[in-house]
Amino acid sequence: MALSNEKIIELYRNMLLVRTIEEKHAKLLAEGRIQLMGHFGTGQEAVSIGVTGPLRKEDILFGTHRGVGEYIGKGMNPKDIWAEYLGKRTGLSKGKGTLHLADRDLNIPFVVGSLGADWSIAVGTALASKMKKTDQVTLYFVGEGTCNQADAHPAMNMAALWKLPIVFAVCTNQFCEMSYMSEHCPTEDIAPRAAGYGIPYEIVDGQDIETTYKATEKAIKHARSGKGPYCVEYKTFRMALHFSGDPGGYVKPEDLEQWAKRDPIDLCRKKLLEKKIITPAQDNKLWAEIKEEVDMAVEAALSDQDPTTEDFITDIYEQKGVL
Ligand SMILES: Cc1ncc(C[n+]2csc(CCOP(=O)(O)OP(=O)(O)O)c2C)c(N)n1
Repeated sequence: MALSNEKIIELYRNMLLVRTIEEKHAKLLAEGRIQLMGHFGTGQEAVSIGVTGPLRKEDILFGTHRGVGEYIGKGMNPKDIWAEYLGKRTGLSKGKGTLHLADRDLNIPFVVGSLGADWSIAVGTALASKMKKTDQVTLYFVGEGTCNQADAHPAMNMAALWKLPIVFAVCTNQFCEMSYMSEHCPTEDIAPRAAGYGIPYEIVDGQDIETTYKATEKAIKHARSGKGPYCVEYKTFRMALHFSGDPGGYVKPEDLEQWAKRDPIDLCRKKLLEKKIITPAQDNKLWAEIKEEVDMAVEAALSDQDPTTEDFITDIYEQKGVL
């Protein structure tokens, strides 16, 4: 069934929000107003928003280091993200996580620094959901580079053996840091590895939001119905460099040119305008509203209170008897 107009507008809005937040981040860095480096997910918005769009609030999300996409998609708002990014007391983790976003209310446990260390932890949350019969699904969102980490094997093996409610959502953006996929991986696709564990899989276009949403929706339905894990691989391209301080020079200009023609936001906007779901005036208004929302979120977060010296020793160990 096709997505409703309201749903497509909601997904489009979220993609715009993600792009605007990350552009703002880059601008603040360039202006010297902040020192927080960033890994931007420019060009990958239809993946991060499409994989999180069909999740329920109670579902558990393991996200990546790359930008804010999946966190916005799961329900975080720009003000909360910025307060955390800037290390403020009002942040989601009281400023102690910064780029490592987490939100208990949204069932986003953490973002690992040591990539791939969370494969088995995600399998653990899926096992807990199954044992507690909670109906929750765990979505493990991961870059193709991190699929080469050793923990991927026991995680997929046990998830399949125990028929756990988990979706392995692989974002293949063609790079692992400064290496093209062809330089670190012997195959073009990652998802067929799932077949080795008897896990069904699908490989889809990562630039079209309806495709990414529907493929994930199907995978989540499968996992929630007790049939066990499902793997989806989304083919996209990282239009940003690896991180904000990356000197670049290794990305082929012809690749950038080709993939820019299929920018996920442009594709979605074109569809919305062609089908007259929105007018150009409404589209301009939406962009302006989002820009204002992000600017206000950043300014509000910048003026929030910094942690105090005492805050450094709270929430680390249980307080009782420690101090
Ligand atoms: C165990 C470990 N090794 C290396 C790194 C350094 N590192 C940070 S991001 C990254 C690239 C990961 O590639 P991928 O999983 O494809 O995600 P992408 O950055 O492309 O979104 C690497 C190697 C790390 N954080 N942890």
